Amino acid sequence: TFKTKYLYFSLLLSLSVSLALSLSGLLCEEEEDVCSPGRNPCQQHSTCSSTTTGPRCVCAPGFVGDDCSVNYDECEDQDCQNGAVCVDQVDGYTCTCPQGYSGELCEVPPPPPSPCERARCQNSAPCVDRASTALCQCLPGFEGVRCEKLVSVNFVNRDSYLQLSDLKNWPQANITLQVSTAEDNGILL
Ligand SMILES: [Ca+2]
Repeated sequence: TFKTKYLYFSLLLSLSVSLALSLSGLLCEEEEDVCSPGRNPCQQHSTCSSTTTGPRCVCAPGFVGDDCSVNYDECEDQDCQNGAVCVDQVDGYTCTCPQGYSGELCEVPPPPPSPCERARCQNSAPCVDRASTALCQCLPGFEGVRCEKLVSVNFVNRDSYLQLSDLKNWPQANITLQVSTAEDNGILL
């Protein structure tokens, strides 16, 4: 009858529909992207691509490893100079220079000391740089290239004194005092 045929047809239809649905579900599950969020194993902003053997990570610069999680140590192949310390960064490195050195690789040596720095004037003597030659300008009472020699002491006021600096570093010292008047015909009392 028509009713039986209709029932048979609708049963067949629902069977094929449910079969198709479950098949498509099965296929969908199989085809779920291995790079989809939640499954993507690639780290550090690396790019994930699906291959027949699974996900493959293309690392961002500076990272290595199957999942790109390893920050490659660029200091393994570095050019820091003059004993500089290499500091690893992402996709590069920096050099920490010894004192005085500069430049990206610490290749620039410190500037040579100025003539006045080399002169090392003593006893508070100011230094003048004249045509690349340093000249120590000794304060009154001092002489010598570096004004290192105390040559006169004036006892004009009651509180005058003789200052000897850095005495504890002297192994021994002979101090000779020659007393004289400032005037040619003065009298010492
Ligand atoms: Ca690195």
